[in-house]
Order: sequence, then structure tokens, then C-alpha cells
Amino acid sequence: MYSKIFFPKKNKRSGLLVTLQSSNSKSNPVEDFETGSIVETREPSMYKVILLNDDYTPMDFVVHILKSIFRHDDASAEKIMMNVHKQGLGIAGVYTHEVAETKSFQANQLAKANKYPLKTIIEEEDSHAD
Ligand code: TYC
Repeated sequence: MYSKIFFPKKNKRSGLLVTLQSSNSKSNPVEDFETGSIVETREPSMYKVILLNDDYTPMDFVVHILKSIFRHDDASAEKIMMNVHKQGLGIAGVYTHEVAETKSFQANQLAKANKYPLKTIIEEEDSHAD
């Protein structure tokens, strides 16, 4: 997913189209083959889904969430769950904003439906603009 910003060339009466996605990443300007306009492309911001520890949600249920919603295999799900259990929180996965929101919501809803207090939150990743 890229946003495009068209800057008209000098001495041209062409219009100006701006399609800006909120992003703090560095742009990569390239020349459009057909129009000669400068097209600025940006990577989308990425978001961490953070899994929070609690004292009541069963470990097996946490592993189930990590496998079914975050697509981890057995070993990875077990490792993340134990890490969250010991450290207090951990990363279930990193996604674009809409996917992160959806997976976080699904995990929280599944926990709620099973009357467990497990919660996930989302947080934007550092963009490391260089
Ligand atoms: N601490 C929980 C227990 O001892 C297990 C657990 C792990 C709960 C990770 C939530 O995100 C979590 N049953």
C-alpha cells in the first residue's frame, strides 16, 4: 500500500493531486513513466499487537489465541505465551493498522466470550526513518 503525491513539473499547467496517508516514514520519490511527475511512495506504518499478562487466563487458552488468530505454530505460541507470563507483556504480531486492529479486537472478543480477562492493545512501531 503506497500513497502518491504528484508534484507538477516546472512550466507545466498540470493539476496537483495529493493523496497522503498519515505516515512518518521516509518517502522514496520516483519519476512517473507516463506523466514525468514526481511520485512519492511511502511504506505504510506498522503496528504491534501487544499481549498483556494477567493472573487468570489459562496458558492453553493464550496459546490457542496465538495459534488461531496470530497464526503462530505450537513452539512459537508457547514461547510468546511464556514470555508474556514472565515479562508482563509481549508482541503477538506486527501488521498494518487495519489488520492489527482486527486481530486485537478478535483476541479481546474471544477472551471476553470465554470470560477470561486477557487483553491485547496495539502500538505503532518506530519507523526508523533514516
Ligand atoms: N499468567 C497466566 C497464568 O498464569 C497466563 C497468561 C499468559 C495470561 C499470557 C495472559 O497474555 C497472557 N495462567
